[in-house]
Amino acid sequence: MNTLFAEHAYLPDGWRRNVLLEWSGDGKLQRVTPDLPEAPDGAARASGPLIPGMPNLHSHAFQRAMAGLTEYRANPTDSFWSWRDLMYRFAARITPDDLGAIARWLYVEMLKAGYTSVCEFHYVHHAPDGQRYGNPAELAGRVVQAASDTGIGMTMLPVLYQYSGFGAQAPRDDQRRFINTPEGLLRIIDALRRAHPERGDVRYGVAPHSLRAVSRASLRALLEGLDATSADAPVHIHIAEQTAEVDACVETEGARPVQWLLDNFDVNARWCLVHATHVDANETAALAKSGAVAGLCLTTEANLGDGIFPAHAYLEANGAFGVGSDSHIGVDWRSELRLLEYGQRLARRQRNVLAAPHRAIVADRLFAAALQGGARATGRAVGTLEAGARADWIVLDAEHPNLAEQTPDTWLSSVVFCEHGGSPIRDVYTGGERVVEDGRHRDEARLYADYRAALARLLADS
Ligand code: NGQ
Ligand code: ZN
Repeated sequence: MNTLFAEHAYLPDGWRRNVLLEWSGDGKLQRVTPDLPEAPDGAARASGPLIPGMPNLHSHAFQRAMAGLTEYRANPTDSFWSWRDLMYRFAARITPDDLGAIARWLYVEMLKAGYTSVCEFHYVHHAPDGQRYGNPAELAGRVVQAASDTGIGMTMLPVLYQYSGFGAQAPRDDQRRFINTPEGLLRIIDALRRAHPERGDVRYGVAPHSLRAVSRASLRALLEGLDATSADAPVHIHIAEQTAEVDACVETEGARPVQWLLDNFDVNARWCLVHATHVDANETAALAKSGAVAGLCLTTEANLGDGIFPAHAYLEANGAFGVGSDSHIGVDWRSELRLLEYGQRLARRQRNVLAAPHRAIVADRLFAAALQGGARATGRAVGTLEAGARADWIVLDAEHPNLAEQTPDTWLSSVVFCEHGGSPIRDVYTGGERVVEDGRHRDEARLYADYRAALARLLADS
């Protein structure tokens, strides 16, 4: 058994003193014991306070390599849709090797930021001209391999993308790398399961891209196929990010997207509705009640001009949520939580909006909720320091200027809200292994060199 002793650790009931963590060789916590009189003989000591690692519930890995390259006006009415055109042009150039190098570097950045799990909403399946690779999981497999190379926990969600718009519109030419059928998607999952069997560090699910990209019949076929092998596997979908898609859904389907999904499918805790941005009061309450996780990607949603999710009403209704870095314009759960609260402050002209009667400290409430909802979205046992969960945690730097001389009750507030330079995250463990030490990933230099080489190729022929 492996052990680590921490003077302070954030357990399911909050900060506790003198905690001993014990975990097995397969990376699973076996026992978590607080209130020891002293460190047991021979136990290693954590260099600072411990908090659970955060799950990142939404990622398109390849988009990391274009972060910062679309911040100009490509169009007199620049919008989400013109960004998407640029993004498709970029997606068209990625080779399998590029994707591996980009994903490895991205996961280094995630781990350094304290994201210890990621859900990959993976939709680039085919060669640039739409030709099938010999292995249907050629590209998805590179992403799963990148997770295992870097140490981040992986939920791989191959994406079903069939149509370019509501009413089964034919796909566009620049979507041909993405296009698939439910059967094609199940073959990808089969191939992935053979090459990288599901274990504590990897899980498979599916992602119907959006209601504009699938039909009711194909979504049903996909879920039936998935349920035949894994009836509780996660299902993620982009649901209501842009008002144009809400309007198109009302026009063709007669209901708003979240309402339509709730009416037509058994939406429960295995579902993650990414960008549930545009919901009316009924949808907000019904979504909260369903047990599904709202996948909030605040920095990307701000960057793309999506809109503001009604977080106050949703949390009042006890809705589950988690955060994701999505397009990777930022890779930092602290910014996601900060922006979640700040959007509400700016819109409502109040402070500390997302506190609750039983949880007066906003950062603590949002952190605990994002751990729980994020973990649910991964379909893996993560996001908590207790027996049975994966041994994933962050060691904070208590000497950091944002934390020094404070007591534990304000640490998370400072971690989330203070933006002064330098991260207060010191070490990061996944599956009980220290993958980040003193702010550096164990393979950082090499993986950065690979990333630079891939970028050089990609940007040279742009
Ligand atoms: C995506 N991104 O799948 O990467 C999408 C754009 C689409 C966001 N929704 C593509 N942020 O929506 O068709
Ligand atoms: Zn997305």
